[in-house]
Amino acid sequence: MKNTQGKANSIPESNEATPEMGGGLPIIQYWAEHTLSPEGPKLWEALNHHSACLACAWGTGGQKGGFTNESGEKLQRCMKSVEAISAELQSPVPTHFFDRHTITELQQLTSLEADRLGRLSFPVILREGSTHYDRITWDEIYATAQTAFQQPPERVASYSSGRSSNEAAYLLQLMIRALGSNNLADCSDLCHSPSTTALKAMFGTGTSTVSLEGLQKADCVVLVGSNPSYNHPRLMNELIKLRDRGGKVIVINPMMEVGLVKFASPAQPKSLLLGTEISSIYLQPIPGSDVALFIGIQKALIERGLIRENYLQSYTEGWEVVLEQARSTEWDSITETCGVSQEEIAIAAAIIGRSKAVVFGWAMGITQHENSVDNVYSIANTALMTGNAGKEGAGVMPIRGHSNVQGFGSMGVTVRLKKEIQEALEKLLHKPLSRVQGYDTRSLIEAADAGKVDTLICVGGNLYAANPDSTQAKRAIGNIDTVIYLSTKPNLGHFHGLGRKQTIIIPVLNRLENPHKTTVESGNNFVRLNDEGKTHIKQGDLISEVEFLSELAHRIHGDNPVNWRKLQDTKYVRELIAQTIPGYEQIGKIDETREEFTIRGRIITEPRFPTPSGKATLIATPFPHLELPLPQIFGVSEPTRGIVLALMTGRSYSQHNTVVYKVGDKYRGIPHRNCILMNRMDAESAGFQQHQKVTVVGDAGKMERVEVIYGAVRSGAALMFYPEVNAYF
Ligand SMILES: Nc1nc2c(c(=O)[nH]1)N[C@H]1C(S)=C(S)[C@@H](COP(=O)(O)OP(=O)(O)OC[C@H]3O[C@@H](n4cnc5c(=O)[nH]c(N)nc54)[C@H](O)[C@@H]3O)O[C@H]1N2
Ligand SMILES: Nc1nc2c(c(=O)[nH]1)N[C@H]1C(S)=C(S)[C@@H](COP(=O)(O)OP(=O)(O)OC[C@H]3O[C@@H](n4cnc5c(=O)[nH]c(N)nc54)[C@H](O)[C@@H]3O)O[C@H]1N2
Ligand code: SF4
Ligand SMILES: [Mo]
Repeated sequence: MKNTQGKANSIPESNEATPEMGGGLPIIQYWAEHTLSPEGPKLWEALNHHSACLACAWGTGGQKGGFTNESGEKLQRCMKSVEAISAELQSPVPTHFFDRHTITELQQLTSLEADRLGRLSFPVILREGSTHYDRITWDEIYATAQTAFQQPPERVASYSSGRSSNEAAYLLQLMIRALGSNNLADCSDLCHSPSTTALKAMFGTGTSTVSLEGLQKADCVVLVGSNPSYNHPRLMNELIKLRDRGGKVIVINPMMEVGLVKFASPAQPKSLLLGTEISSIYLQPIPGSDVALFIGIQKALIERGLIRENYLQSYTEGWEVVLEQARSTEWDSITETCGVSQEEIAIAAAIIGRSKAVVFGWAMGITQHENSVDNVYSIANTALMTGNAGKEGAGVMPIRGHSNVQGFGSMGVTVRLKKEIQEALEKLLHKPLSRVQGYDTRSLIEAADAGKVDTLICVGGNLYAANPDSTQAKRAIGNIDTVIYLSTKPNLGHFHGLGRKQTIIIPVLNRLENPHKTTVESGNNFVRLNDEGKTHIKQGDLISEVEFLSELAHRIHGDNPVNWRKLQDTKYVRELIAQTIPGYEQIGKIDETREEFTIRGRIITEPRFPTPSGKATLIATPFPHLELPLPQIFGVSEPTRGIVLALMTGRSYSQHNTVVYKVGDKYRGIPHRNCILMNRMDAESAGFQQHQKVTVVGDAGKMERVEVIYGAVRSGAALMFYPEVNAYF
């Protein structure tokens, strides 16, 4: 069905179960319930520990104390942080648990139930033909792992998730690269890697060009495909402060997220009481059409004479083509493709063009499309046309996910290694690195599916459930002989993502518990130091990631060319990081100085960019042609009632990625996880009613008895929860 939503977009109705604003008293209530409960004292201790928050990459905590951000502001700790710490403070999974439950029983658990089993506290193995995970000794683990890694380099791989430290990340990539492999898949491949790719091509640097301090000087924020009211709650404080100082917020999102309309921040008494209006204007494009919308914004800027041509001429390249594309694209095709009216686009353009300093921020609504890199180009093109890059208070800001996902990239856990790092590592390892292209997360699954992978080590995460097609992921992981998971808590991956010959689960200490200092990097390019800590688990057999990886590397590589056992000392790892990772020089002295720092060369406040020419490059993007398929494609025949919608996946308020903490999502009025949120008009046009159970069919399968929930999503689109939806689509 060709989309027919090119008309002005009326505000969709939300449902009666949703509150009138995000944040607010429920958050204080959650804090109180947890901090005053029996776990309260342990929770406070963890919250006050000098380390970065476990949850998101906005980055809070560190050496200035658990509640402080990098500007030294207090009260910067959100409920997500409490949720994450509470989950880590659970009692250990009982010693006989795995003896008493078969793997078939464990496969019946939901994500929430798996997480609620408690902390993993002793290593276990599931052997071919066995029905249970059995306890295993460390000697056996190292012997098994050592043998498993003696395969041709292209047949071994790692996957990682950005919760671990820089030091663990550095060791992981050094061990894998020393083997001659570049197979370093990472969760960022499913997350912000399109941002890194696009920003590197345009600005010569792949991360945010804005610091927290810079953001605090902006007078406009454009927030695209990102829901910080759920996923980066402290960013909401910055938006509130910006609105308080008279700034504007433009939200671009097919779903009207209540917290982005109005938010009550517990950190600010006035806001908590009355709520603060967040969006100055809320545009609801058709999912996947952001390039068209941004070309529209560019066209409106040109028509209003709001393009900074002098800036483009002096500091950028490639701008003529991009401007010409916007000029020559017809308004009709823009509005028909994105479903936002010309008037609304013009209002947004006028706000951007007349603001002094604009920050453009985005997240998964932009990076999880086939044309994600183009999406980022079109946003950053708009920033450059209005002179909003290389200037105090302005710039481009990918809003990163996991608390150290950016650090993993910086440490070289990537299949697109920077040349400088490659050369430095070659010097360190006294040999050339392999030139064979490594597997990213998707190509790892494809390769495993084709029987090309023998050994996989997963440092955190949940490769099985994070994958957009977990049926394929299960089959693919099942083709790998040996799978080794380093994890803090059980998740569905441990029960469905099983190796052909053996699956080993190694219980690891988290960032608050390590016997040594570690570091992480926030999405704002700020490096934090995490102090040593202790675990609450008294009778466990847990290990630090650094200790395990350095011992494993020693067993595989001996003493050559690096003294791997010496790398159990994280200070020594930091010395190597300082020598080999550009911008990270200060980390070599952080043990003495305790000075956290912003990575050199990342924040750009002058219009000189780290590209060979010193100029930023604008890059033209193909105009999207979006067409929804006909119902018949999904095998729906004529008499069946039905409607074809563009499905978005999202996170609920109480979940961290594949880990669900609570089943419902009160801010969107969704009672449980097997729901589809639809616009009332769409539902009624198909003859559905609220709460009716329907079948949802997609490219790769279907889900039954899905409850229809009316919500503030634009017509033609729908939203369901990840990770459940990954099991079928
Ligand atoms: N509490 C909590 N915090 C988290 C996480 C978590 O799971 N829970 N996960 C962490 C991680 S790893 C990440 S990557 C981040 C994720 O942070 P977000 O990207 O904010 O997370 P999502 O819930 O995926 O939200 C995507 C938003 O994009 C919108 N969207 C979908 N399609 C489109 C589109 O085509 N165009 C536009 N403009 N918008 C669209 C959706 O409506 C939704 O509001 O959060 C991090 N922080
Ligand atoms: N459909 C759909 N699919 C998606 C997404 C989406 O929006 N929609 N989002 C994608 C995104 S943005 C991401 S980032 C991925 C998330 O993918 P992953 O990062 O692979 O998954 P998580 O659910 O964050 O992993 C949770 C597990 O990490 C382990 N863990 C937690 N802390 C630590 C630690 O300190 N050390 C170790 N070793 N383990 C730890 C725990 O065992 C926990 O169960 O999913 C992707 N998949
Ligand atoms: S915004 Fe992110 S980093 Fe800050 S306290 Fe909340 S979860 Fe932690
Ligand atoms: Mo992510």
